[in-house]
Amino acid sequence: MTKPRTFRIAAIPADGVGTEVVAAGRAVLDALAENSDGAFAFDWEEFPWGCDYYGKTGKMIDDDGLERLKEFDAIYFGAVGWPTVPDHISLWGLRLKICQNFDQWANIRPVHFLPGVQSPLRKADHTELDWVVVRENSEGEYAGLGGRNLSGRGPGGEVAIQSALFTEVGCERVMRFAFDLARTRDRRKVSSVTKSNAQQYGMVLWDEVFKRVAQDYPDVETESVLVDAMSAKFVLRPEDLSVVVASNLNADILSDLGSALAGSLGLAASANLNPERRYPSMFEPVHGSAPDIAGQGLANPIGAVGSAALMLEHFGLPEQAARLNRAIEATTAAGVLTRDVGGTATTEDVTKALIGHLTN
Ligand code: GGG
Repeated sequence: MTKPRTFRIAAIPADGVGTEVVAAGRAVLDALAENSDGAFAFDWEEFPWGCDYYGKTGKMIDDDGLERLKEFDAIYFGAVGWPTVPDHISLWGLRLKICQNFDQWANIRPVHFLPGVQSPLRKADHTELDWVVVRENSEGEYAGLGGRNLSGRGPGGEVAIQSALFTEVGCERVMRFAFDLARTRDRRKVSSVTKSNAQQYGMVLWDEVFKRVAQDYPDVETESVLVDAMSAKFVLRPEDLSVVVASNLNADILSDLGSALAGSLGLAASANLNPERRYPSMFEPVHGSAPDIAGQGLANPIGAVGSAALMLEHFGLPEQAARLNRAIEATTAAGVLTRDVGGTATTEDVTKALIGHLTN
């Protein structure tokens, strides 16, 4: 018998419901591997980093943490943030640190309807919602550039500057990624989002690069839309979108809106990709740590399990990813739904249902 291909995965549940949904995702992935006739296996190592760890050690991640993570095929992440640590410290100390140091410049956030899940748009009788938001994930508004207390005027006179960084290389690579992705989809369309009428440097550069890159993809329909107009379009004309490419902040906001329109933030999956594969990529649900429901078994694990499907695609196992996605659809279609999508099921109920669809 041939030896199964073993994927080494670093699990970082981090904070709040992150611990619950990562445990669910691991259980589902292990069940998938156990039911794959020995074709592949997962070798997990779990890391305790996050806000609790910060409380004990003063660090969100160990000093050698990034070096250790380099040894893995992928990172499976939960959620970061807890009221005991200022959000900018926890986010920059862990999630953004990994994204930026591992050059995970493409953040893929698919948004689509699931059977059995009600959404505001379904009520309005929109039949189609099938998008991928491609988020520039290494620069833009989250480049970490700026400073505080620049005036030196003392209390009440403080000044803060937050700069956004747009490079031609950074814009072009994420746009080419979006166009290549559009070519794999039924609707070959890329919508570029900016606020270039008000932000006249970086986003004008973004628009110019988009026009130039689009010339190499004459078979792909394009549009450039301001972010405020795009927010309205998400709600009013969802059927007119396929791939949406946007800067770090704009795509962060739009993808939350998109997943709420599909039914819940708890359903949304994401992949932070280093497309060159020099570093591990990171897979995580779009949602945060949700302190209001953490520890109560109420978290929706579908976003984390959908992220695991994206990880399987990244590993070159598209048929296994499709199995996982079919299990998700069968689970929601059967009405096994957590509270955020109108049901009464617990995290454990949904996990068991998913595993049931993989093993029967
Ligand atoms: N699982 C995603 C997560 O933990 N998000 C927390 C957050 O605040 N993220 C901001 C961002 O996506 O840049």
